[in-house]
This record gives sequence, C-alpha cells and structure tokens, in this order.
Amino acid sequence: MRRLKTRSVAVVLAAVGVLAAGCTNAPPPEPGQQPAEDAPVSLPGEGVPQVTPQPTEMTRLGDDIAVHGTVEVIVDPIADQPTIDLATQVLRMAGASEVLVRQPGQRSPEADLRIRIGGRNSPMIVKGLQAMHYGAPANMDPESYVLAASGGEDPALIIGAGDPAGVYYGVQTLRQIASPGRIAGVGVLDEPAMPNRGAIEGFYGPPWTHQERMDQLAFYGDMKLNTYIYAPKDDPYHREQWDQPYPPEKLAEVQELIGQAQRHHVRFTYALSPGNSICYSDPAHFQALLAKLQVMYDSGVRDFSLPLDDISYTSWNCSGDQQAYGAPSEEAAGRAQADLLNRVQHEFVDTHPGSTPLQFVPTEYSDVEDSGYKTAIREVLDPRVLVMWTGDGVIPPRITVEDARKAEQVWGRKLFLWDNYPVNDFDGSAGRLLLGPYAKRQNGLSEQLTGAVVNPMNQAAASKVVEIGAADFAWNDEKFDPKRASRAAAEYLAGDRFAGGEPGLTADPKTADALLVFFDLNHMAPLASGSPWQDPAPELARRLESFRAGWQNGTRDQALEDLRRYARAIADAPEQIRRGAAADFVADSEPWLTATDRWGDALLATVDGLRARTDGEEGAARDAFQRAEEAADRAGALQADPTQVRPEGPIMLADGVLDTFVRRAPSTLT
Ligand code: LTM
Repeated sequence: MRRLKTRSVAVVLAAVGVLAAGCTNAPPPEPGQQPAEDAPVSLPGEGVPQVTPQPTEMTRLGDDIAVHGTVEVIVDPIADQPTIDLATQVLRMAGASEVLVRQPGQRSPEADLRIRIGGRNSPMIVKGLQAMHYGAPANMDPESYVLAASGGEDPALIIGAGDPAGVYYGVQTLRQIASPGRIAGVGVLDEPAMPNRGAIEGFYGPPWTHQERMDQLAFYGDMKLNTYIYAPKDDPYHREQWDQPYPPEKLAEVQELIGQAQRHHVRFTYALSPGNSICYSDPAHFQALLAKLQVMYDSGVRDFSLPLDDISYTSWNCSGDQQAYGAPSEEAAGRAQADLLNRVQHEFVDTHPGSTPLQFVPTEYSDVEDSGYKTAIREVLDPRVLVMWTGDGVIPPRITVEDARKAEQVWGRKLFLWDNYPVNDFDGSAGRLLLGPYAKRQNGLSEQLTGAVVNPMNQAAASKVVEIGAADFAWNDEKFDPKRASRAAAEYLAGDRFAGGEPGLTADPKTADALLVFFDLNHMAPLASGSPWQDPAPELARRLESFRAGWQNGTRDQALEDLRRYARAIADAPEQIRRGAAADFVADSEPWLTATDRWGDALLATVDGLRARTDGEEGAARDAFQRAEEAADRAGALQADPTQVRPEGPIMLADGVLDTFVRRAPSTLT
C-alpha cells in the first residue's frame, strides 16, 4: 500500500476564516476490523460531501464556491482531453454558462471563476496551493492527487497530480463535490491503497455485450478503478479456440474497448486461456499464443494475463509434454506452466515497450496449502509475474489478512485477488441477483495484496452495486464501511446522467431509498454449496423479528402499523426503481423487480389478514391470507431467463425470510 506522507499536512484553516471540521462519525474500526453489521452508517466529516471511493484525507477548507457565469479552466498538458471534457461537463452541470479552456499564461480577465488543473509541480499549481495555504507533498505517486477548493471573495480551485491518471481522478472527485450552483470548499489529499483495482470478466455463461463493456469501462473511471481483465469463459477466442485469430468485426469491437479503457484510465488487460488444449513443449503453440498477444499489443494493449484455471493438470494434451516434463503430475504441470509463463514474460512482455508484468491464474487458485504444483511455480516462475488467487475457497466465506499472508508464503509472492463476488454463474447461485454489500474482506488486505479485482455477474449493470463497494475497499480499505458503500451505490444508480451516460451531480433520494430496500431483498450471497455467506434480507428479517415480538407482547397495533409501512416500501420499490434508476440496472433487475412486486403484494395481504384477525374478523382474514398465498405462488413461479443468465432456476428473493413469514403467518400468528 502506498501512503501519502502527509498526515501532518498543515492546512491553515484560520487563514481562510473557517473552523476545522469536526468529525461526526464514529472512530474508524481498528485495522483488520470492519464496523459491526448493525452499526450505523459512518458519515464523512461535518460539512464534507460524500465521495466514493473515500479519499485518504478530506477536510473543510473554506466556503463553498458559487458556480455561475464564465468559468475559466487553465490546464497544463498533463491533463488529457477526456479529463478536460469531464471538467467542462461538471462545471456546466454545476451552473457555468460558459467554460473557457486555456493553457497557462492565457488568462482572460472576464472569468467569474478560475480553475487550475495540472502537474503537482507546475508553477501554477505550486503558486495556487501556496496562496490557499494548502500543503501537499511535492512528489506524488501515480494516481494520487491534491484538490483544494475555497469560495468567498476570491474563489479558487486547484487540482494537481503527478500523472495524468491522478489529474483525472482529481476531476472525478470534483464531480462528486459539485452540486447545482456550488462546489464544496474542501481540501482533498488522495491516493489508492491498492495499485491494481477493478473487475475481471471471468464468469461462465453469456458474456457481457459490447455496449455493457463500454459502459463498464466508463463506470470504472468514475469509481477510480484502473483494471479490466477481459477473460469471458464463453468467448471461444479467449479459451476453446485460443489459437484462432479474432474475426475482423470482433477485433474491431475489442479495439473500441481498448480506446474506451484508455479514455477512462483503465488498463484493458487481455487474457488468453489456452490450458484446455495447449501443448507446452510445442513451438507452434507458443508462436500461436504470441501471435494472439501481438495483435492485442498492436491494438494498444499493454497488460496481459494467462489464466490457467479450471483445466485438468493431471494429463498432458500431447505426447511431447510427457517427453519434456515426464509423467503427468501436478508438480510437472507446475514446471510446464512456469516455463511457458517465463517465456512469455521474457520473449514477449520484456521485448514490448510499455508492457506491465504478466498476470497468471494458477490451476490451484483457491487455497493456502503448499503442494508440489505450488512449489514448482514458486521455484521456477519469474518473480515479476502477478499470480491471482480467489481467497481460501473458490467462493470464500471471508477473506482475511492472515489468509493472504499464508498464501504469500506458499506462492513466494504477494497475490492479486480474483474475488468471486458478486459472480452468479455457479449452481448454488441459481436464480440470484447478488446486491449485498462488499463485506467480509478484512481491512489491512491492501498491505498484503498486489491488487483486487471482482468477478461480476452476467448482469453487468446490476454488478455495479458490489463493484462500487469493491472500488471503495481497494482505494481505501482503512476507512471502508460496507453500509456506507451500499448507500453510495444506491445513490450512484439513482443519479441523474450527463448526455453520454456519465453520472450527473444529484441523486433522487426516493429512488436511492427504494434501491436500498431492493438491495436488502437481494442481500443473500451463496457459497458454492448454496448456503449463505451473507444472510438473506437482514433488514427485513430484523423488522419481522420486531413485529413478532410486538405481536406476542401485546403491542399489535403498533407492530402492524410498522410492518405495513415497510411492506408498502417493498411493494412500492419496483415502480420507484423503474422510474428513477439507471435504465440498464432496471433491465438487468426486471425479474427480481417483478418478484418484489409480487412478494410486496403478498406481504401487504398478510398484514391485512393479521389486521383483520386482530379486529376479530376471521372471514376477512382468511380472504386476505388467500390473496397473500396467491401472490406468493405467482412470485415463486418466476424463472430466470436462460438466454440471459447461467445457471437457470426460480427467481430467489429474500428466501427463508419473506416466503417463510408469508406462508407461516396465518397458522403461527394467532
Ligand atoms: O474462480 C476462478 C479462478 N475460476 C472460475 C470462474 O471462472 C468462475 O466464474 C467462478 C465462479 O463460478 N469459479 C471458478 O472457479
């Protein structure tokens, strides 16, 4: 983990006549801990807006800046065009009638507000920060940035960084501290905890569409995620036909993705998975592999991965390997794989300028026990090659610092986490949309990993809920709060949009609240066996528990009123979400929204039945319970669409909580 050496930065607040912001939130959890599940959502400091991922340091620096009239943006060459375009869009959305983009030295006198964006050590940024009495280290690591904003008589806004990605991230933060008419007067010093952060499209089943990938890449920029690994198991050119060239129209699409990734400061990582048929000792296979990588290099890719997961490693694909490595064994497979990887690292990566170290998914990727295979890899593989690991388990119930330490020992290097959440391609996840928080990943992991990518769902837009949590964690695991991240996800999905789909400045609170209800109903996350590592519907379960208590202890009117309110929130959530949330999220979620409609009706009818029973009207109660049962049956009959998802199965929603309550209430609540 990199850390800004600025904990003691002198922010001279008195100079701008502002009191230092007090912190209203609870003290951060100790390293290695996360807030308890029932802890309140942690809030940013007083007067400081919510930014996701959470910055390393953010303090109030001065009054908010009023945005109106002509805004001049002075940029030096470190800022690329997408960064300038984003800054321009943000300022327009915030209320600028005109945005003039200038180079240093080209000041125009008529500007109402002047913004400087550039290299940390460029004269305009150095002078600007001095004038604002805001300290920031002179040497900034890649992706780090400083932002200083202060309103009043002489408003100023400075964004400085050591590299183009840092400047882009500074402007992404500007997007989040801007609101209609204003920009918050804050100082931000920020850097990522993990150098590699993002997603691996590594699931089985229908791969994402081109449009979904384009959207994801833009979204990763919004969330300061810098890595997308292209590894869709069911793309034949990635795996089964790994040695075949892409047809021209497919290649053109991949090239468009590469361009989109560059515009959003995402490293498009091309993965090729030859393990089901490769003959390690065959020079023709090696050349075919290099040819495939070369096309990607020529198209702009600088990051490469060779996943060798989910293959048989106790048989060879050719007799040549038997001669070269002996009888098939795990240890022999380790040597053959390490030889292949070393050759790709030395003969391709090292000879192709700008390429980053090779990445690799081993065949043993999900445990921390030493083995002949791991020993071979540990002893033979070039130490620069990044090795991926899914935690202790393919779908681990938690990922701890201790697991990662043990894994480091057996692999002889720190690992790159392939996090199998929220992926829903395995039997235990049939019929589920995984919208729970990014949780049970221990803070402190940033010290122990080279990075983390999540393997998302077939449903790209719905995956953003967990991806936002993962982005928040990978950027700043020290301050990570799963609940805060879920709320940030709800607000992101309930946000307005710039033309072109980029997120706007405001979120609709009613839609965000409806989304949180919906997330709770889809909170359950299964292990491979299907049993949960995250509980089903914990908020609903808590409310039903308190209802049962009220029913038993004689406060039935109040209990019924409270439950009806939440049942109404469930029943109304789908329409609110359909109206207010991002259209692609709605499309992905439609079967689960329909299920929510029906379960909401079932719960409301159950409340009606219990109300009637309390009033002594047993006939009306029976009718209502009958309606509840019919709605529950209709909800239970919904099936996942096999053309959209793998595996298929009945739509699951708050199962074991909502269905149990509705079905048992008539006989147990008497
Ligand atoms: O996890 C890894 C390394 N490989 C596969 C993934 O492709 C798959 O998506 C997940 C979840 O089913 N499990 C795997 O084993």
